[in-house]
Amino acid sequence: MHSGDLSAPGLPARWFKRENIILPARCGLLAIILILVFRLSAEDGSRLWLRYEPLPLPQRLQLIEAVTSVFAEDSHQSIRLAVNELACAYNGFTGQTLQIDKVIKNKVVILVTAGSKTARRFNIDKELLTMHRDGFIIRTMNVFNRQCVVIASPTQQGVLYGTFHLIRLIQTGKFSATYAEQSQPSYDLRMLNHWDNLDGTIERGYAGYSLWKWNDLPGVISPRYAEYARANASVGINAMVPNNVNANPQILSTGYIQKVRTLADVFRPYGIRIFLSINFASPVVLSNLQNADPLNPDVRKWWTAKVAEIYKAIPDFGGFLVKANSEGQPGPMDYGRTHVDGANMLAEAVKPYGGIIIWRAFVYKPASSDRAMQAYNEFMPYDGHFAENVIIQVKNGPVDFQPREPFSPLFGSLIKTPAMIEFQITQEYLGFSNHLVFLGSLFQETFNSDTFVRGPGSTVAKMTDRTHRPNGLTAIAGVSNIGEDTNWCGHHFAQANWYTIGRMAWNNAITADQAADEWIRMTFSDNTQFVADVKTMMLQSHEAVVNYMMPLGLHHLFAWGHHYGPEPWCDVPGARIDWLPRYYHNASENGIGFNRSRNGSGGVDQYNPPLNDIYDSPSSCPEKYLLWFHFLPWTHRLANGRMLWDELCYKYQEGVDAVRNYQKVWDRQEAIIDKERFAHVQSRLKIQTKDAIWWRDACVLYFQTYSRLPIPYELERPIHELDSLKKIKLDLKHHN
Ligand code: GCW
Repeated sequence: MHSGDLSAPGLPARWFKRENIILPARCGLLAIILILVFRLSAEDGSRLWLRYEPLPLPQRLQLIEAVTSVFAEDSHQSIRLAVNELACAYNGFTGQTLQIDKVIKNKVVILVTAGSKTARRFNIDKELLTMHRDGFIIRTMNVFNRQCVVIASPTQQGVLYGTFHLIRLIQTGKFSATYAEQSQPSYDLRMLNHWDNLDGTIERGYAGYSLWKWNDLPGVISPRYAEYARANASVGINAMVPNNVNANPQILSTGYIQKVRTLADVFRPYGIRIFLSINFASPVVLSNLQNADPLNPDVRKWWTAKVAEIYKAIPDFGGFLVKANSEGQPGPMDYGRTHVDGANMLAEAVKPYGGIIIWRAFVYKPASSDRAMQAYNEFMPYDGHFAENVIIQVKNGPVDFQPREPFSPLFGSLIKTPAMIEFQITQEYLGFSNHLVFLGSLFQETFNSDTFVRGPGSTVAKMTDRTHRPNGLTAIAGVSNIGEDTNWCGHHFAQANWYTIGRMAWNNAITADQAADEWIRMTFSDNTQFVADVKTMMLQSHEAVVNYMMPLGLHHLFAWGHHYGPEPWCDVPGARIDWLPRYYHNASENGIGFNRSRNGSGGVDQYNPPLNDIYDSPSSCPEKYLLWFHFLPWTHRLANGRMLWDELCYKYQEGVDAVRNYQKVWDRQEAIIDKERFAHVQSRLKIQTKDAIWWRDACVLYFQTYSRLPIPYELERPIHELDSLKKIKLDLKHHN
């Protein structure tokens, strides 16, 4: 059940909790009643990072000294939202009311859009003309003896982003009387992909049912739609896809288009555009066409008419996201056509409206010799053949959102066709919403990976952002971890991953450290010890999960179907072999790993020099990718002198130790934060610890049946029997 009130500006619940706030005497009785009401209301996480708690006294006084009012010439809906947001934050931070000025006074925040009188007055118009439409300037100025904080942007949305940024600066103690910043996004489209089904379930969703109440739409509008949009706008997310890439064709029916239109209307003032996942066979399913062949004139006509219908309802509709000829989805290849034929047909239909087609590269045929090589093999021949308004959506790694993968070689090879990164925020392969895993480190690792395609420094970040494509299409997507749970994401710390995908999509140079720091201060507390302890835990958490699940480049050791827990032994008669762990780990008496070197599948050569050579040799291959690229004997010596088997055992133990330590770290914070969220996280850490031990025991004991070597005697001993672990069959819903 959702009980938070995130969208309505007003007094934040916790405002009354701090003793050092002096309430005006006249409000005495009301205040006492409110205190009682709010004391009873739980800290349920529903307010995310937008809690607007009272600032510590010095910062509060500093803010009141610098700002007392807001002025906006423009009355566009997004600007009104910005004014409200600022007023709400100010009230929460200081306990005072932010005045709304009709003329510019002293100590004012001025919201400025390009082309306005105010922009000319402040001589800022020219500068705005050179900026990205979503970019903003925050600048403290003294004009005609008036102390001002200017937030200016070419667009109203940009002003809203700037406003949220100013609030963040204030809250994280970074705002000062001489502050000046110009900020522009790394990517044009910063999107969330929801894998939500029309029946309310979410594929790989671990935070309850879908937020989108399709049965109630368009008549009933849940307040959470605006709350969701507000949270996205606060981190710069400007696009979303509400439905699963395994798409139900009904989303394009006239009835659903009206529902989608209602969502689009709610999202628009927050600067969020809707895209839809489509089913390639829609013309057949919805209108009984004989086929969905992209070269069939009737099919092309059908799409043209459908697109016209959508744009009539939603003039700023973004376009389509397409999973075609992948995991059983229909696509152009069903008719002997290609990805190019399919994508370009759709691109032509949306082009007159400025729409785009996001075509996914997540393709792999059953029973191939190396699944990791397929997307590259299938897409590289088409580089340069796609229409201008097509962008290829590529998962961060070549297989499938594993705890750790090297970057997909497509980022270093698709040169003439824009490619965008798809990260998975929902923790399909990372312990669902039970495990604390901060993904900022994974994003950073991917962004910073050097593809070498244009020489050293051609990082994945630079190959996908506006660096090499200042006028082309740039985008990034995260598969959402949001559901109707009160705290939105299941685990309180999973909110940090939503926050961080937004912040890094805005600026891919933001570090995991910075994102975590901001998020902790805004979501929990700016207590120095708390920030330091919790940040360290968050920044180590990705490495920890890699260690207790699949260290040294191992991958896909997951339980069948639902992917929760270990099943390296898994065997399902008749199953696709590339859905089975054995395909990936290849453990035998001779060793373990996937040989993608030149004497194996040759996958290393999908990377540019010098990476191909570096990856090709076990002695130069980074150890974190060792068993991704190599099959090695158990006795293979690693850089630290240990043999592979021993190192594997050590890594599993390191993972367990890390999580055990999180429990200690977290318990120390008890006095600093609220009981509710403290207890929730504490209990999730217990699950994570048990799971980490389960993973270690399952993998080490199972691999030991091949290595036949002892677990190094100085390490903790397993507490499970392999046979009993093999019997565990969780009854969790899944799709494959
Ligand atoms: O990781 C796999 C998931 C599928 C998902 C697919 C995809 C939406 O197990 O559930 O389907 O990826 O990305 O299309």
